[in-house]
Amino acid sequence: MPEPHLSELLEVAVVVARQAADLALAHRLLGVADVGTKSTDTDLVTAADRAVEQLIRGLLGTYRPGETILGEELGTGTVADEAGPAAVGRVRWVVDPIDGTVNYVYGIPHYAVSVAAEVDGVSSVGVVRHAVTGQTWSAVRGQGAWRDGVRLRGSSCTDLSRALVATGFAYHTAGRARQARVVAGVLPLVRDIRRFGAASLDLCAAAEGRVDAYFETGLSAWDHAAGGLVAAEAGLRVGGLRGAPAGPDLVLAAPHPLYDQLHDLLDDLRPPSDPAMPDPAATLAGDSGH
Ligand code: LIP
Repeated sequence: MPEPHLSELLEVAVVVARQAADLALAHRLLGVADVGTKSTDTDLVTAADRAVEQLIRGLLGTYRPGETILGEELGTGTVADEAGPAAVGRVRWVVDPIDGTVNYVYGIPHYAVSVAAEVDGVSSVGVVRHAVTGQTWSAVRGQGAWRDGVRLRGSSCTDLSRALVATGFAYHTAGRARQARVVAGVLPLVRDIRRFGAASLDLCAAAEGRVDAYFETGLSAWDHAAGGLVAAEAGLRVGGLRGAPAGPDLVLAAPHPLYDQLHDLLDDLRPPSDPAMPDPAATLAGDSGH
């Protein structure tokens, strides 16, 4: 099977993210309709989420017909042939049509469209577009990370006690209780904590050095597939728990001198698994999502 051209995948991802972000913003300006819930009463989904993902699927069907896609709202499918079986191919698109849905519903201007292209299961192209400001972060594996033409290098912080750390929380009450205990343990040991509400933008903020590090548990692939590549290509170390790749158990992005300090603190603070209190990562593992 021929080697996909990463430059072509990047071009498609940029065009798709821009049009999707414009639709998301248009829906927001018209007023968010049909707000429903998914995994819990606080896990919101809107008609805009679905409309934006349908637009993304249609555009990918035009530009990349027959390739597979995983989206937060409509799951796994084949672009341009929703009913058909997933095509066997090397490229899979992983998309979050509106990352930062709670911000979106409340009119907080901080949400993004996240589009990643995996090649043979590895994120190889990632684009995150801020739907309000239009800022666009992009990365191609092995070729660096950029924001609107500016090369990104991440933070130079080496001391955890001077680190500004971003994080987020799951929608499950039990998981949030565990996450609250972890963040309570982190807070006294770092400069400060920030919770912005969109993982993809948190990872891009880390790539820019606007926060020194980011961690979260319970995320789905679409939350971090693009932003994680941007952070890695900006020179940060991006990974999961105890050497695992970034995933539902942990997404951690930090400059190399900080990574082990923060990872080991998080590992120490990680409550023992409690059957009465499912771990958000275990609950939300895989692509089932928030
Ligand atoms: C959000 C993530 C965020 C997390 C929220 C939510 P969504 O994704 O980007 O980091 O803390 O709980 O999962 O649901 O807005 O696409």
